[in-house]
Amino acid sequence: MHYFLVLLLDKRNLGRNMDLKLAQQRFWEEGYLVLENFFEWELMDELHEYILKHFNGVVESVLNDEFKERSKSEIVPWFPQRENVEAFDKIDSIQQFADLTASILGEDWNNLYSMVMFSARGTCGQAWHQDCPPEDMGRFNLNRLIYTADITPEIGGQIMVVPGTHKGGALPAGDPDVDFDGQLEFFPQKGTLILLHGHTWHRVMPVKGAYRVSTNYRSAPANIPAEVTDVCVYRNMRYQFSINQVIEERVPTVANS
Ligand SMILES: O=C(O)CCC(=O)C(=O)O
Ligand SMILES: [Fe+2]
Repeated sequence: MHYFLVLLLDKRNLGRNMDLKLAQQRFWEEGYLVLENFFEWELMDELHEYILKHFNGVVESVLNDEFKERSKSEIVPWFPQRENVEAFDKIDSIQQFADLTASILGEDWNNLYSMVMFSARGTCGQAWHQDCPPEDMGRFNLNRLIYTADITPEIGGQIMVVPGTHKGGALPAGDPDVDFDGQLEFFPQKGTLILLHGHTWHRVMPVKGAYRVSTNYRSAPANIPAEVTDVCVYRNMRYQFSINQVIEERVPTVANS
């Protein structure tokens, strides 16, 4: 059913005639949406060139070692629009991208920031997490993930999601490296857009190839600020980025260990 969804929306995309109502409905049912061929390859190549230029030799992470060790996550973030790399503004000016966002978040949605995530060969990806605490269902971020180059089985770094989990509260505490019933795996190709609710359980698998890159244009409903993603929920802890600290140790109960 999920693969059918990808193909159905894909055909409509290519016609530049996407059914926004259907996209909105499916997003809110599943907590994610995969849209292949959403972006022109030429623009993807242009952005990818900037990304490679930036990360050429710059693979020092601002995230500390305790975070890496505890979260089982290894990415190096870069915020190109904060450095006025104007090519990245082109994504924001694509009308269909803005319309799709508005159909999901409402007209006054908040454009938070764009973040490139780079993972080098041999890194572990990102363990299962929710980008922000799920206790308040109205307080969430919307990931708008853009893939400027193919993610392939040889590279690794596929993204896994568990459909419908944006409705179900906190990711169960336990071992970070597990399989969940119903989990789905995606190898996004160049030009793919993945819309992913911040409460949907998701992870990124280890990177075996030279490197892996994704770019997230994060957004949120009106009045939800960028700080919404300050606390991330992992299976073994809640981590607060602004103070670089574990704010809650999570211990499995017998039922979900
Ligand atoms: O890079 C990806 O495919 C997903 C990254 C992620 O978990 C996020 O941006 O919240
Ligand atoms: Fe995430």
